[in-house]
Amino acid sequence: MANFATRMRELRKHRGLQQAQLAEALGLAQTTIGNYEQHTRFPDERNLNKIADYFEVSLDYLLGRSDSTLTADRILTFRAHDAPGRTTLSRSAGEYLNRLLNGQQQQAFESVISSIVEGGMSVREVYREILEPALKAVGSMWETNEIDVYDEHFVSHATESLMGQLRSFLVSGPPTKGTVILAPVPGELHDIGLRMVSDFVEAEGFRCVFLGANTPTGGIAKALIEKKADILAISATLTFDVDAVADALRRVRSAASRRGRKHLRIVAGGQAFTFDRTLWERVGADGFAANAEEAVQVIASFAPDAREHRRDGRAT
Ligand code: B12
Repeated sequence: MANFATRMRELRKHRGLQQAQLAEALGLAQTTIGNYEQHTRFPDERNLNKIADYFEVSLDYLLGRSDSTLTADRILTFRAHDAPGRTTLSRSAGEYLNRLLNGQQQQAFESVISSIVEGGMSVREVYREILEPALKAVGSMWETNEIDVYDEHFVSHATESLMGQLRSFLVSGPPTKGTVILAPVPGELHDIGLRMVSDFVEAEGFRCVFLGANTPTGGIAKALIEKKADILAISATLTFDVDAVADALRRVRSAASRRGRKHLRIVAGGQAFTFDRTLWERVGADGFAANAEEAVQVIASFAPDAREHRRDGRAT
């Protein structure tokens, strides 16, 4: 387990500095640095902060309490790969991510619960305003090398687990509307966004069958037929997966039509469809939504009831 002395030595060596050079940079005596690294002296509060600022690490990291070098401030104002300067997360999203990047999963979950209980946030707002922005920040921080790939995996798994716990507060009562099958296009591992869509749509009274990543196209088609679903929600995140969606939709439509499910309506979504807002039509979908709230509206408009109403001229 690292402690202050070992962290001091590691950070100094990582910067390629001699003790004398670090002492000069910090305005301290070389013997003081030597004593810190020997664990025979410990800095006062002012010098501790000075050292953390100089190496741009958190106090927790400096003291060996965390393995993340990132300070809360650097997480709150992360460096986005697609925007100049630093982008600011909301306080609640920043706190959630800060806790997770410091390996404090339980405290991260508690911070979300306190946003609900004390901050008056709804579970939907938690998804939209805490979990989604925190995940997107993680993607940027990974791309700009501020965090490691294992941080990204950890945060996404922890978030999925939290969503599993929050879902029961979002969805209540048995489904009263149609059945929706939800699946990412085969080959695509990103499925958290689609799971959010599933939870929101389920909360509106639909029966959602969320298939998760890497379900083969044949399995998606079979689920549509056996579950008697009239709506498919398919997602793609990686730009190069758009062609795979077109291929999957051709095959699914043909299989569904052979088995008498001719009224199948398909909504496409996910980040791959957000760069060019005409892509969903080109892959053969019937609709698109940019986020989980909009997805609910599009799916509701596809529901058999809504279609009946339209035919009767009773609703738009
Ligand atoms: C977590 C994550 C992963 C996890 C996924 C875990 C999981 N179970 O989902 C893991 C670690 C597996 C992963 C792997 C990879 N990833 Co990744 N990942 C991310 C990250 C950080 C978050 C994704 C996420 O959950 N976002 C939050 C959700 C809520 O947002 P969302 O997906 O946009 O969903 C919303 C809307 O789009 C919409 N929506 C979503 N789906 C649907 C579907 C329908 C029907 C509708 C209507 C709406 C809808 O509603 C949602 C809620 O509002 C992103 C960063 C980012 N910017 O998102 C990178 C990111 C998506 N990954 C990226 C990359 C490059 C990869 C890898 C190729 C990395 C690698 N070299 O291995 C692999 C690819 C693996 C594969 N074959 O798919 C890039 C993609 C670049 C691109 N445009 O192509 C990103 C953007 C990171 C980056 N900045 O570069 N990743």
